[in-house]
Amino acid sequence: MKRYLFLYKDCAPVYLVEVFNMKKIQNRILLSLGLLLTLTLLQSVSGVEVIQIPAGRDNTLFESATGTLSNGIGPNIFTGLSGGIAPPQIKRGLIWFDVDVNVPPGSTITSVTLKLSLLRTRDLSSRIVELRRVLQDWGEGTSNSGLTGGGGAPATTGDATWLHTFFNTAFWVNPGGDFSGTVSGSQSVDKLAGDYTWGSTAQMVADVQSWLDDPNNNFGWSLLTNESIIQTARRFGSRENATVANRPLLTIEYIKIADLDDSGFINFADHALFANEWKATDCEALNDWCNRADMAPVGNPDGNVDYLDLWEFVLHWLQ
Ligand SMILES: [Ca+2]
Ligand SMILES: [Ca+2]
Ligand SMILES: [Ca+2]
Repeated sequence: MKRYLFLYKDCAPVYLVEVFNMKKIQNRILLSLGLLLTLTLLQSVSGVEVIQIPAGRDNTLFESATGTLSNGIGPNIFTGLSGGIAPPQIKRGLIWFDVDVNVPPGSTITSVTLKLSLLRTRDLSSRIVELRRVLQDWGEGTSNSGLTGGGGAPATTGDATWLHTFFNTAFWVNPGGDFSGTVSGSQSVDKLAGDYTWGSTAQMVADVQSWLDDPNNNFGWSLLTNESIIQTARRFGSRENATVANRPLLTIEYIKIADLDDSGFINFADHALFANEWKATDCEALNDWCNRADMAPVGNPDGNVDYLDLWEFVLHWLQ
């Protein structure tokens, strides 16, 4: 039923106004507030930011006594041992991602996964393919072994080879590349073409965090697999692959600096947490740098929560 309000002027009704059902209005306001609250909570729950990064460089080291083979801009990355009609040859993949350009400095990395697309292998068995941190910088020239090209192509200036970090002027300490002894991630890869995902592992998270905090030591990962049985070699899509879906993709989840309650934005709730840690002098990795209140200097916190950190906090206020 509609209700009307008469507005009087000089004792005569001049306006007739429908009075809206107040209950309806109240319900609408409550519904709107409810939606707003729900959205805020969703944002809170999903306070972790997610970014996907294509490879910035990739290449393959092909076993060669003269270090003259590479595949800088070819459409594939290889790993494993080939052989059969041709003599056995080891291949080791290299892959690098420009982490610090894509993730805001000071962020806390919480999850890292790497997707690679297997295009072909002759291997009938599944093999573990390992990621290990590369310990020296390396290059990607213009060599291209073509669509299949598992034997490599003549190296060009700046290419990584079995002997060179940069053909033909800089060298690995160990022929075949210098890699960490620690496995960052491993994945069983069978003979079926398709996508395979590494991680997230604590070591992959630690690697990417260290690359964000110290970009000068970001040399990416090597891709290693069984090198003692012939035909374990595998061909994955490189960043130059014509099919975008076959290219490597790194997915990183991170929490922004100063977002101490992981809500996705920086406000009074974070300030309250920051105030709890004010003047702390015992911040370290073990206590998560005083629950991340020790955020400055960015990427290299100094153990104290002081004006430097407050300044950094203010810089991100309401972001
Ligand atoms: Ca490449
Ligand atoms: Ca927050
Ligand atoms: Ca500090």
